[in-house]
Amino acid sequence: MTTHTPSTTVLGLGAMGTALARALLSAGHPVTVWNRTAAKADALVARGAARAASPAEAVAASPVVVACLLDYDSVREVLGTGNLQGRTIVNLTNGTPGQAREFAEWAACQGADYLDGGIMAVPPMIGSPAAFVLYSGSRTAFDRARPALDVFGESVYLGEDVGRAALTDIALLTGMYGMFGGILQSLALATSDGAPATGFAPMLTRWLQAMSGLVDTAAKQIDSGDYATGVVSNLGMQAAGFDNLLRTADEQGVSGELLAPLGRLMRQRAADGHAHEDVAGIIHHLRKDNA
Ligand code: FVH
Repeated sequence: MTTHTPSTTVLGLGAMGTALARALLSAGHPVTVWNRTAAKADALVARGAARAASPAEAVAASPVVVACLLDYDSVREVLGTGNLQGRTIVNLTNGTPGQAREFAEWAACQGADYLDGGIMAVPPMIGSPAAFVLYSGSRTAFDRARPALDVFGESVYLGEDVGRAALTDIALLTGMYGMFGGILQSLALATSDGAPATGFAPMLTRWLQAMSGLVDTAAKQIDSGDYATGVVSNLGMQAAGFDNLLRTADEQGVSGELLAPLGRLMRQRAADGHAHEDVAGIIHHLRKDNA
């Protein structure tokens, strides 16, 4: 008896869409591809993908359609030209939770089953154990698409709330960009006297790894609402020391613009009577309702 793997359509062959289509082909899945700039499909077609002449043709070719385009507007534009009735749409385009919810309603009106996703990988990681992809929305869509989705990396299903994957994705990216900002500020300072960045980099990596425990510590404090237990570096001390980050930047001719807002929040939280607590209490100044 032969088993038949259904075909998957990939819409969008930028860096990520190409990686997704390539991973499917490598895993033996039949793949149909479409991209606005048609030439980007050439290498995939040479490896066995079917080229669709239009988005409508691409949608018609497979029960599962994976979209990975620049933004939700482009996905709507592209999918709007096809007949989505009975299709499972998996949208791996970056967007907000609100956009995901709006898109799910639109897809339902078109008769499609909708799954929203967030890729936690860069293109070279796709298909490797390091990649994981967040999904939320229709459980039946997830189950139906899963044989294809599991090719991309670990599939993490977060439930029927279609906005949850985007919220989690954006929260993770927020952590990443905070880290990028810190790293670049640190490298700007460390090289401000002419020293090479490569000499300093191993120490920065070591220090950031040592400090990564803050994630779990802060999470426990935030869930319990108790920022005063187990404090090893109180906020009053940290706020005072933080001023030296800004002063040193100034002395060395480096901008303090990435740091200044955090310094303000630390001082405000300490002045509000929380100097003896941990830094995680600042979360109350980030929440607009101050909850
Ligand atoms: N690359 C990454 O590191 C990240 C990892 C996490 C997930 N993101 C998100 O994935 C989406 C696609 O990202 P990408 O890296 O593939 O982006 P590009 O290489 O810039 O390709 C963009 C594709 O979108 C097509 N496109 C743009 N506008 C339109 C439009 N109006 N109509 C049709 N297609 C459109 C573009 O087509 P073309 O320029 O080749 O003709 C590319 O296929 C993205 O949401 C990331 O945030 C990637």
